[in-house]
Amino acid sequence: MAGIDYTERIPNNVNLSENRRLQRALEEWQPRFLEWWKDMGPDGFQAKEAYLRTAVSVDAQGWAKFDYLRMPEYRWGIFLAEPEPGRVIGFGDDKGKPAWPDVPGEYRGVLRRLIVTQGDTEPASVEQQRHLGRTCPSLYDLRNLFQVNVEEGRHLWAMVYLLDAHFGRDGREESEALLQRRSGDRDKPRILGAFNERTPDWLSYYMFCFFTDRDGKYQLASLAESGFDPLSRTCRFMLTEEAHHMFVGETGVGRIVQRTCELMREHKTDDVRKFGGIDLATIQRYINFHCSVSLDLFGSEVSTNAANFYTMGLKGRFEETKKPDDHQLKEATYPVVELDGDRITTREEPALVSLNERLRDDYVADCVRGLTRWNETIKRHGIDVELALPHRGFHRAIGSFAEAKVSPDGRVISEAEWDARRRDWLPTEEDQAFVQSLMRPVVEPGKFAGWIAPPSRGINGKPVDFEYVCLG
Ligand code: BYC
Repeated sequence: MAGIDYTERIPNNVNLSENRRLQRALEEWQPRFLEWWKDMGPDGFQAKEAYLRTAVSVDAQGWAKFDYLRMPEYRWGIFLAEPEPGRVIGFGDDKGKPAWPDVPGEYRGVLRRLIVTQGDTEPASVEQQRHLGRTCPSLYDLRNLFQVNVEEGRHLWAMVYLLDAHFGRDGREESEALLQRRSGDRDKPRILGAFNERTPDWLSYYMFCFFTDRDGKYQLASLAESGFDPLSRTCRFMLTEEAHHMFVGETGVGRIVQRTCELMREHKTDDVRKFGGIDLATIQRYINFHCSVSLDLFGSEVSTNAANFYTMGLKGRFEETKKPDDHQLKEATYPVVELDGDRITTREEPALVSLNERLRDDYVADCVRGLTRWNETIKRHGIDVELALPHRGFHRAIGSFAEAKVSPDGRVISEAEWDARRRDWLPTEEDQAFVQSLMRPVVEPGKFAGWIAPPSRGINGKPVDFEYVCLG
């Protein structure tokens, strides 16, 4: 079961050839996906060979095989983690019953919506990042970008498989619509806010990988708990690939911070812009922006949708199975940080409707771990500055804080104060223009742009100066 049949048009470990109807549906979708990839995938590099990993099986030996290939030749396919024999539903009203191999009729609409929302983010991120290759800070970074992009493409395949296999004609229509919406398009935008923002430069890209891909980790982990077993298995395998995306984000920002600190020390100034570095104040403003739009991705603090997803057994908590409670939460409460007039308070809310907030808490704790590592770098250089996450109410568009203006340190403020201070807190046009001015491609193996430090090691044991993408 673990092996993937690469002789088939669509590599898979789900015995696709035994289901002719499904195979035909996916084979019809495949050329349209490739068309989308050519139109909306990495711009200008489709014919270049990149050193990429491809899964050849879902076990430890096979999920990461590295070789040179051109991106359109990447073998996008359908890979589910191994089934767990005897798996039961871990939470909600159906807790303890056998996990569903098929969609329960009464949950069809809700489940489809969850899968479509997840699926929509994957092509969106490829669209957002499609111009970055032209300004890469090194071949190493270029290769990592492409790795993330092809895997987001595969994650789209993962959701399309579920839609086509389990939702009949509706599912096929949704699969089509996933290729029709476009990030940032006024008429047919992507579903969630953060996926319609621009990713115009590599600082934004690394912030996106750190903050927004991390939402992906937490959402996928919650869906991996699902009682709908095919969703659980597909998300479990997606999580294996997702780890690299967050590595790219954390080390990407970390290397920028490192370089900034080196320049600060060398020139004895905070103002490293004139030396081609990105000052810590600008990095902080980018953190504020990307963190806040990613916090929105968790939905409202108090959400009946979230309660329903849980009670229905469709979407659990992060590490649901490890939680030492009744996994039904009907009597439990959870402390939720909320807006109360012009004050911010913490109130005990019913645990079921607070599940978005709980996941957001898990997420914030994980972000803090990354931030702490960046701050250690700053400290190692003897610099007395700390980067911080903005307060969760800052610059929010979803949930109770959307109604208020909140400063990064968590004060409810007036519109006037917001207008006066906004430029201190969020990237300004000048910041963006400055960061953009640094974005000049560096494509000689082993060389790096002046605003980012080299990584401590290469990919898959290769040296840092390995030719990760052949541009010749
Ligand atoms: N933007 O009760 P509410 C990833 C909508 S990232 C726009 O507050 P709910 C990746 C919501 O849809 C992970 N609309 O929230 C990362 C609802 O609309 P309907 C993606 C929003 O439903 C990087 C209404 O507001 N996966 O994988 O409890 C690269 C009220 O909703 C937003 C998932 O999101 C927003 N930010 O939770 C590549 C998992 N937030 O239904 C990939 C699946 C809320 O009333 N999705 N709305 O029309 C879900 O679990 C839930 O849909 C959400 C929202 C957590 C997103």
